[in-house]
Amino acid sequence: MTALLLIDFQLDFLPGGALAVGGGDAILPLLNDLQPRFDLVVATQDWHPAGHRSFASAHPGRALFEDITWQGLPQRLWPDHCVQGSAGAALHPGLNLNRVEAIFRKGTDPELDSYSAFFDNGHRRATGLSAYLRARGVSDVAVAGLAADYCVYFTAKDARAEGFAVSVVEDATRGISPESMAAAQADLLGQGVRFQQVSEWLG
Ligand code: VGL
Ligand code: ZN
Repeated sequence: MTALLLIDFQLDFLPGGALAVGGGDAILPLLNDLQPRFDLVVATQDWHPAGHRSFASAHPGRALFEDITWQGLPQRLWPDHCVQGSAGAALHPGLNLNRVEAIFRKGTDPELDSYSAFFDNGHRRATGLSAYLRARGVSDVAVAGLAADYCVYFTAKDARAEGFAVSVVEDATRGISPESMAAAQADLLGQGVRFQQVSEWLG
């Protein structure tokens, strides 16, 4: 059984949004075209309470994109984004949800960030995605969406560590910075994650 994970295709991560990933909107048709090629499709949403501790605004005196330590973990300070129920937290209205059987939300703990769709950044609490996929008989997971160097990266890494065969659909992702994308790819390749192109799935 194969599953496609559509990561954080939300308005705040798209051009015009609070934490826009350059060119992120270009992958919309790819995310839709990929879906029929998988047995199961799951989407995720970054879903922060207002005042979340990953927001620079929650740390007076700190700058946007500053790196701090919070709760013993490295934390980059982001602009306010994907606040629960806000317009920016919505999935792109063009994303086909007909075959999306579940939407997993993450980043809901006000004190803790969660890049991965499987665990918060401290690996303290599971979202339940791993158990859900296993219960559905999934062996192979493909990851696409935003952002390649954050939520796609950490989701692929955890999926592999959870024992799934994992591929990142490279051209169906976009990242925040070329340096962190290269580092993410090198790490994932070392863990046995494959990088594939959409054409390999559509062919
Ligand atoms: C993300 C930064 C902060 C992501 C989420 O979806 O990649 N990045 N929150
Ligand atoms: Zn976030």
